[in-house]
Amino acid sequence: MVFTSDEDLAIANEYLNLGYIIRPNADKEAYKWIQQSTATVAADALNIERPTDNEKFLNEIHNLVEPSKLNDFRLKVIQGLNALPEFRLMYFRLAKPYLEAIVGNELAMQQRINLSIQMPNDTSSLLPVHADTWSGDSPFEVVVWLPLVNCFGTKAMYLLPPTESAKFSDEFSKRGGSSSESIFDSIKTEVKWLEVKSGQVLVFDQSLPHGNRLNEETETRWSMNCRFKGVFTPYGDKKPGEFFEPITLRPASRRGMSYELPKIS
Ligand SMILES: O=C(O)CCC(=O)C(=O)O
Ligand SMILES: [Fe+2]
Repeated sequence: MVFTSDEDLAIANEYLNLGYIIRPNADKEAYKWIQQSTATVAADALNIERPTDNEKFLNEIHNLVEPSKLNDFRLKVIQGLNALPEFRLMYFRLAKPYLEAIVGNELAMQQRINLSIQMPNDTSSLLPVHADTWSGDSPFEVVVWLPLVNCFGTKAMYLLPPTESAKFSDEFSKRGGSSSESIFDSIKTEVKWLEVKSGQVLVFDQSLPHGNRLNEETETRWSMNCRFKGVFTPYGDKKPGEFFEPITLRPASRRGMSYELPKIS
């Protein structure tokens, strides 16, 4: 007997085989809200008029921000967004059915969503090859990764698929060497570059090696990432209450968590 719907089963198989899924945003309004809010907060941070074409404005931000100012600008934008009360709900709505198929329906969500901005040929904001689990994340966490512009070629991120990743882990001491560059060299023919368009969402397994390289395209990459896990699955260094917050606890769990046996005097 199979207890899962055909659609959820397809998502589950794809995630297990590839280590990720790419799907249309589950809520178009939520995506529009996030893209528009990001462009608005960014224009306000630069003290310029709000754009009419949000995506073009984001793609071309390198014409307005110097590389040396990029990190301060990025922090301003993500602080501005995280201060909007609807932001996390909108982000969740984009990926809700996919999270339910991959993780479950009692979820904990990262409290602060992250933002990456990668301008063409800028070396300052690269993320060398890593798995989040190598620095203490729980293998039960998944990342919902949202592009605000089309991400392709070197403007995208890469991921080492599960089969190759298992081989890599087995051979790590032989293969890796000590620098991230030599680790990347040893996997570069096996990694998959994930083309994700504006309007789509990527959910990936952060325990598989991944990262990005110099953006050699002519446009700036804008992407967000946020971790989700089952509320009752094991936690790594990122704890509930500090980093994660339960967002969809069901009543039986609420009751169970506060249940006390009758007192015996
Ligand atoms: O956006 C990227 O290129 C990498 C993102 C990443 O490492 C993550 O979300 O864990
Ligand atoms: Fe990561």
